[in-house]
Amino acid sequence: RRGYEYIEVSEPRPGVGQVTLNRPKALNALCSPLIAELNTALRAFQASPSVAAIVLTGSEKAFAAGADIKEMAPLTFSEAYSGAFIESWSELTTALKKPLIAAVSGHALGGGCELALMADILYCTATANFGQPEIRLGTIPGAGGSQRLTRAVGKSKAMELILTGKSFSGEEAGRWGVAARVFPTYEALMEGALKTAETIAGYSKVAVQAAKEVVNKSQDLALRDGVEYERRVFHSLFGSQDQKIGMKAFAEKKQPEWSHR
Ligand code: CO8
Repeated sequence: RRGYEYIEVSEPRPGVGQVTLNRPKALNALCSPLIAELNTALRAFQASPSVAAIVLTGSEKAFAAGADIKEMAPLTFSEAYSGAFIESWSELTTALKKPLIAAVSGHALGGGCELALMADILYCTATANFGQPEIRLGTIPGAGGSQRLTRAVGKSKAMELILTGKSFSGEEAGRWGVAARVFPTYEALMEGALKTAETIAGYSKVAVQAAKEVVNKSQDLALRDGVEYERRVFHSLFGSQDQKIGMKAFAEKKQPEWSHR
């Protein structure tokens, strides 16, 4: 797709869409037009029947070095409050029903770290540089970092990271469960992310959407409510064609051919 200034969009594997943040001069700092382009690209992938899973990456050097500090510096309270400066970010997590894999290499700082944490699956290189350095700028995380990082690493570690602004490595991200997998090189990272996306894209779209939905519910609901929610969605999938197709194929020792219905 043409017409993007700050991102590149491709479909590198069957069923897989890729968005590459491409603002190298500013280490992919997330200026408003970049976020707008990212939203547009993800909305297009959400609507596209040829894409079932999405990989979001930056460059080897930077996933994203944060929100654009130069753009934010002069904002007033009322501009930030009324200008939907942060709101447009949350579209990423609310509008996208297809799985999103973040493939992080290099810097993922501030809003860049928060963007990576918004993904459904986070993969990184061992040398990736994560952090919430906002405290050094006289502010705090503003795109969910205090909430998602705390859920990922626990309160004490999140407090330490957010109050000191110290970064953590991809290797640590893997050990702490922030990243699902850690890779030795950028090439291995991209191969791993695309392969996982391709695997997911090979399953029933209905089941994949339901699986993403119920796992995400676990972040918002108490356990009892979450388990009940899961059971309701599980029950509802007996109304899908793909549940019949998948279980019949198992019994007949065949590969299922999904109808995605
Ligand atoms: N914003 C704007 N420009 C940036 C940013 C940024 N976040 N990060 C880097 N750049 C620019 C630099 O200004 C520089 O531009 P120029 O060449 O014109 O001077 C260029 O990118 C290259 O950067 P460096 O020369 O600094 O590269 P180094 O390799 O020496 O250093 C670092 C890399 C360590 C990543 C360094 O650039 C850095 O510390 N960047 C800032 C990191 C940071 O503090 N990020 C947090 C920003 S605050 C934030 O994200 C709040 C999020 C709130 C949510 C937002 C909701 C809307």
